[in-house]
Amino acid sequence: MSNRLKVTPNDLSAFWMPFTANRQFKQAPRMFVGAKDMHYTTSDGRQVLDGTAGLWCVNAGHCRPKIVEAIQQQAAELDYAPAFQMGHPIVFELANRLIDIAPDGMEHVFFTNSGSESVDTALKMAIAYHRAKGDGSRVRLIGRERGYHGVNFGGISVGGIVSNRKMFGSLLTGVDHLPHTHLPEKNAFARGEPEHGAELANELERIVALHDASTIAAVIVEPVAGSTGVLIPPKGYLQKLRDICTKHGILLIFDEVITGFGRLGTNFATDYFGVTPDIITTAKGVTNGVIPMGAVFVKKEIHDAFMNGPEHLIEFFHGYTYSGNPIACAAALGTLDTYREEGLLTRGAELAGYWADALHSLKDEPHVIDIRNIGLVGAIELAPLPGSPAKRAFEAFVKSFERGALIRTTGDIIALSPPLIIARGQIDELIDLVRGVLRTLE
Ligand code: PXG
Ligand code: PLP
Repeated sequence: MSNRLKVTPNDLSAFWMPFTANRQFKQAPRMFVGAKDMHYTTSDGRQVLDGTAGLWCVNAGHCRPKIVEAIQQQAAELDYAPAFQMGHPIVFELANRLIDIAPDGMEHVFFTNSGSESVDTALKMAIAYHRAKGDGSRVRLIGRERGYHGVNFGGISVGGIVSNRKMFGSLLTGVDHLPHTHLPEKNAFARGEPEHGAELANELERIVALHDASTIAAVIVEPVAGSTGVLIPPKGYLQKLRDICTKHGILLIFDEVITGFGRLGTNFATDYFGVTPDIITTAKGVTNGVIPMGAVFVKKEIHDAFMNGPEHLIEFFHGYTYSGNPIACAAALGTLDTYREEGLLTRGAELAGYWADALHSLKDEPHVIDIRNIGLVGAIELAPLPGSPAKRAFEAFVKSFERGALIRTTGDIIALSPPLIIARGQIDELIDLVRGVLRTLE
């Protein structure tokens, strides 16, 4: 009886869910069955306002026609083409379209399937670049405390989230970390970039002095740390990091998996802050989250360092089966069209003031100890329930879902990052719903 079902069709146990309290979830599942524009539809038929753009990725809103059509057409025309030693036209078209909107100086794109893969790709590029230039002793990588760079071994090594690291052995060697820039005692309730903390970039000089610049390949940071609760760089901090990297011949990588594609009201955070790294990692918003895809942007100098040796030989021994997958490319082109037609990459700048006012109106609500905002991102930090860290915010998450809004929590921080199509009235709705929830929390 080989075809006998081993599980009942709706059994939830087979699927081991990522980053989820599996046992708790399966006792009281929260399911989405549909989505359109700013809303999800739940399995019990309710509309839920998307306060987080899915997982920070659905920047153009849900089930947008251009993207749906592009995927449908591509699936019927060319479903897959080998990524290695073969090409197909739209991956080249997409690369050009991306370079058009990428920060000045970024001239080449390498495709991946996720932010985690973009990060590991960028780290490998950095080390291999130095080696290609005859500087093979530059192998160390510098990340930052509270940094999130995905879940692959490279990313968790440079990342700074203890629970994402501690279960997984000794990770990459030769990695050091900058201190994080979260200084609530000085910067609480700052609007936009906080005043204090630029000097924390000088810690890079200390790290360089310890290891010697000649051993360091790259520094990787998120311009705004998203996952660990929207930590906004102090004024001047990123420029200082840039200056120290330049001084010592160290590559600077900005991980723009969240901040890319309009989240701050500019194409990229690089544009927002006016500080240009050597490599930019992206994912999420490149396809509106609809099909997995990531893209790594590099300066000409980095790309060109690999383009030597006999021309029939592979220059960079790296790539994925699905690098530049045609359907993902089609989704990305449909996404870029939608962003362009609706001006979405800069819409966050128009809404930023309204968004900031709405968020900061929660200042005097129960348990709120800090509020942070930049572009169309916000965080509301709550005092933890004594003895039960993260419980209060998780309760806010569940109650918000029940009342009709999707929010995201990390520890005791509520993070909000709605699709860039959000209307002002929906901002009010989201913030008022959160206000109501805060007033019910233990
Ligand atoms: N870098 C950064 C800066 C990210 O934010 C990744 C890399 C990894 O991307 P992938 O596509 O491999 O997941 C991310 C992803 C959250 C949350 O709620 C954040 C992410 C993913 C899922 C949840 O904070 N960031
Ligand atoms: N594992 C095996 C056995 C493979 O053959 C491959 C790719 O050919 C991979 C892993 C890597 O898969 P991907 O290219 O999708 O990252």
